[in-house]
Amino acid sequence: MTRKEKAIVIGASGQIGTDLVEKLRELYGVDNVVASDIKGASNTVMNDGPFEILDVLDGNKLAEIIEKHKITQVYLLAALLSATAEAKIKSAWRLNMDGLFNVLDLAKEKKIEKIFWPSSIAIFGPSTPKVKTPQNTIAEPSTVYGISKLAGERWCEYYYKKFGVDVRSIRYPGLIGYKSMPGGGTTDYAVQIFHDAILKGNFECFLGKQTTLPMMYMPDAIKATIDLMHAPSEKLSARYGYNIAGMSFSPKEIAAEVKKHFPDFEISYKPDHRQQIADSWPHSIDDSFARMEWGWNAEYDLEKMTNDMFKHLIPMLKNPELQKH
Ligand code: AKB
Repeated sequence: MTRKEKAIVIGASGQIGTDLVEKLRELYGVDNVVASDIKGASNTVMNDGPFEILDVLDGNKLAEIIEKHKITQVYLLAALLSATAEAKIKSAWRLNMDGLFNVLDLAKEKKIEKIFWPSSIAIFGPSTPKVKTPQNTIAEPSTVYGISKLAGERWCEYYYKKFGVDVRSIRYPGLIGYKSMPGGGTTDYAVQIFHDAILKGNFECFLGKQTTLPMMYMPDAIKATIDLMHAPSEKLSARYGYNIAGMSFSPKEIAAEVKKHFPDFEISYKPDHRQQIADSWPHSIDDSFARMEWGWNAEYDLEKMTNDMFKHLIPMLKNPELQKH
């Protein structure tokens, strides 16, 4: 992003938004990054720079804000995640699709220059090869969220090919960070486990112990997002979404890692409706295409992530004063 450019993060109060706004402001200057959400966000996101209340389904208000702040780049993070989407089928479809159309159309009308829209490993389904899932393979999602993300991918590709819209996308795995809590996802347990280990010494997991899923530490996810947005346009052939991989683990494996820090920690398993969603997703991801096209490379494995999570979370949770996020 050059200095004349200005970005807006839509869905800034969410798990990715909280981290992304902070990083973008650090890189481009506080005044050049507008945060927005349908509701308020964390103290840092709302008070350290420009903030707008926005429902992305309100196309007129979105266009007004884009015009008002002379926005050139949109990071569209507002979405309902996998578990919530199963309970709210129509609102998930509306938010995940119409929100995307509102932003794609602004780019088609040349009111913005570049879009980041997150896809997910949820575009894959039970018939997808589960191990080292390739970039291009069978994608028959069996969840509302997955269907909306796969449709979104196709629309991104369509707007790129038909109208030249510069849209970029990543198929995020489950994301783990300490600055905010995820909400409504199937991979959320992998954040909660850290909080419960510190505060309670035990954790009841809503997935079975052997459920291996692709995951990533938030700093890697943010790096991937920024690297992709910086990559020269002509290098990017997959406008629908890139596979990226960080690590893969099961609840049993992350619990063993947590136990290295809290030897008395105990985990129990009570799989619920989210088990079926998890069972439909890949175990691990082949990200060689992203590596080849824009030099993607993850830094964190399970051990390194766990060390870093506890390093930050223990002081934050033991001393709520530090929870300025
Ligand atoms: C979810 O669990 O719904 C998300 C995802 C994998 O996209 N974290």
